[in-house]
Amino acid sequence: THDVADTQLRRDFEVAMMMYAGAIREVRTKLEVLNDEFKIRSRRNPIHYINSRIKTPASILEKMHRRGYPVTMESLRENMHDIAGIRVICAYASDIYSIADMLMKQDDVMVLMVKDYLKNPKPNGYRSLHLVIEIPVYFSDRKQFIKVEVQIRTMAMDFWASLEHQIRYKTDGRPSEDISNELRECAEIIHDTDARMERLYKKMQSL
Ligand code: 0O2
Repeated sequence: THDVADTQLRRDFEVAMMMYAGAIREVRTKLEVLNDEFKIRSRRNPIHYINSRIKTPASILEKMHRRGYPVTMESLRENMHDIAGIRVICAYASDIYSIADMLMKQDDVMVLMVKDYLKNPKPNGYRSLHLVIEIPVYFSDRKQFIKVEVQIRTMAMDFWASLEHQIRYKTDGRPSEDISNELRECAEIIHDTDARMERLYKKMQSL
């Protein structure tokens, strides 16, 4: 019976992954529509690009074990909010809030969580706006509400986060104090430049 249960869990898992992929497509489309409209109205794209990923089965299981969640489909739906992930890379910090507000205002978007690491950067220097939203996705015989984690950041914030992630990975998640200090310093320099570029853009716009 263990095998039967195991096979059933595998199948349910496969169906769930298909559903998360559907949810990613829905949210991606919402973002692309907003970007297109913005382009027509303001003659520029606030979204530089959109990346998405589905968490791998190994990494889902690792996180569920690490957090002590039971490995069931119900627990997966309840506890895991980053299986479907979308990263939106914007030109300027103000675009981050515009995009987030436009997305969160939509009737079928339920906002479950907002973490503003722009206003409150992480102690290591990480900046980004994180939303966990739930949207309905329609399948053959039902409507399913699915969670998607949306990370919105500028190109500059993304540049730092990507390299910091690599460095942390190389040092098994524990960079030395020197490296951590330097990373934090880099985050501040990059942030200053980011803010400066936005001021320049606004100045140029008002000419
Ligand atoms: P991956 O490979 O991107 O999926 P939780 O979301 O429940 O796991 P937490 O800490 O409350 O836990 O989530 P939070 O703060 O919203 O951050 C989750 C994700 O944000 C991470 O996912 C990273 O993608 C990104 N992130 C958060 N902090 C940092 C950071 O200091 N540096 C970088 N480079 N990215 C960060 P995962 O699961 O770690 O990885």
